[in-house]
Amino acid sequence: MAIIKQSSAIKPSEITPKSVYMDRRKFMQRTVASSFLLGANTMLPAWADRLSTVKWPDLSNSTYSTADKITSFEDITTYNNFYEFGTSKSDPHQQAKNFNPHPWSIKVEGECEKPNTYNIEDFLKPAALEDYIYRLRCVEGWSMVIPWVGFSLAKMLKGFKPTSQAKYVEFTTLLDKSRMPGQRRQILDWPYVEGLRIDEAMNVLPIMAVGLYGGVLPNQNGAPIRLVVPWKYGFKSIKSIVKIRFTKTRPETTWNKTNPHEYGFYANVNPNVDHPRWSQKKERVIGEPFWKPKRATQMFNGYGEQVASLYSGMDLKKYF
Ligand SMILES: Nc1nc2c(c(=O)[nH]1)N[C@H]1C(S)=C(S)[C@@H](COP(=O)(O)O)O[C@H]1N2
Ligand SMILES: [Mo]
Repeated sequence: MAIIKQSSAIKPSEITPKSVYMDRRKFMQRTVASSFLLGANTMLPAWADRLSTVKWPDLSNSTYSTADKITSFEDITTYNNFYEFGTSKSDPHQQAKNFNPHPWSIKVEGECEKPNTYNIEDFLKPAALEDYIYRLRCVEGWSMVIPWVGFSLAKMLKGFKPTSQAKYVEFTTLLDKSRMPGQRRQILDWPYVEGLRIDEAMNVLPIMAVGLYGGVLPNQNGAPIRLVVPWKYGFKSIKSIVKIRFTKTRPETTWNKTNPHEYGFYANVNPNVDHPRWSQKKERVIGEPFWKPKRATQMFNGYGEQVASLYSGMDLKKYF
C-alpha cells in the first residue's frame, strides 16, 4: 500500500488544488464542457492556466450527501484504480495526463425508444448538476469521501425512454489502446463493462459524474463522464463511458467475468459477506493517520434506507 497523507476537512468551495497543471492548449481541449457552461470568451483568460480554478456554476448539495469528512483533493486524484492507465494506485494520475476527453459522445442502444449517439454537451444542463458527497468503498478494503459534481442517472435514462423489455442497463468504457496505454496489456478483457438491474439504475442515488471538488472531472477519475453507485463496491462505478445499452438479459460485466467467485454482479457493500480472501467488515479511510482504527463498513455503504427494498427476499450471500 502507498503511504497515505493526512487529509483536511475543507469545503469544496474553499479548496484551491495545486497539483494539476496543464498547458493552455490541452486545457482548452479538455474543458469544452465547462466552457460550454461558463461562457468561454469572458472567463477563459482568468482561469485558463489551471484546471483547479474551473468551477461548475450554481451547485446545490444533494440531500443524499454524507456529512462525513471529505477526502483531500490530492488523495482523490493520486490514489486511483483505473486499469486502462496502469494497475498501481499512482499510475492513473501519471499515465492519464495527456488523455484528451473532448470531443466525447455516448452511444445509446438496445431496448429504448431513443437510441442515438449523444454529445456529452447534451447532458450538461446547468439546472441538473448537483454536488453529491458520496463515500466510495473499494472492494479492496479502503474508502474515501468524494464531492462529486453530477446528475441523476435515472433522469438521464428516462430521457432515452427504455421499453418494458429493458431489464438491465450496461455501460462500456472507451476502447482505444493508443489513448489508454493500459489496454495494450491483456490485464482485463477490454473494454471494461459494468451493469445494473434497471430498478437499481432508476434509484435516486446513482449519478453520472462530470466533476469533483466543484471542478471538471480529472482524467484519472474517469473523464469526461463516469458512473457513481454509492451503495456498491467501487468497481461498479465505471469510468470514461462511451456506450449505454438497455438489455433483456444480465450483462456480462468485466470483474464478474474475470473472477466470478470473488466479484459478484451485485457487489453491494456488505460487511457480512467476506471477500474469499479477506474480511469486508472494516475499511481503511484514505487520508486518516495510520494509528487511527479502521472504520466499520456499513451495510449498503450506509444507504439501506434508499436501497434495501431493491433486494427484499434475496439471499445477499448468494447474490453478492
Ligand atoms: N473503466 C474503469 N472504470 C473503473 C475502474 C477501472 O479500472 N476501469 N476501476 C474501478 C474501481 S476498482 C474503483 S475503486 C473506482 C475508483 O474510482 P476513483 O479512482 O475515481 O476513486 O473506479 C472504478 N471504475
Ligand atoms: Mo475498487
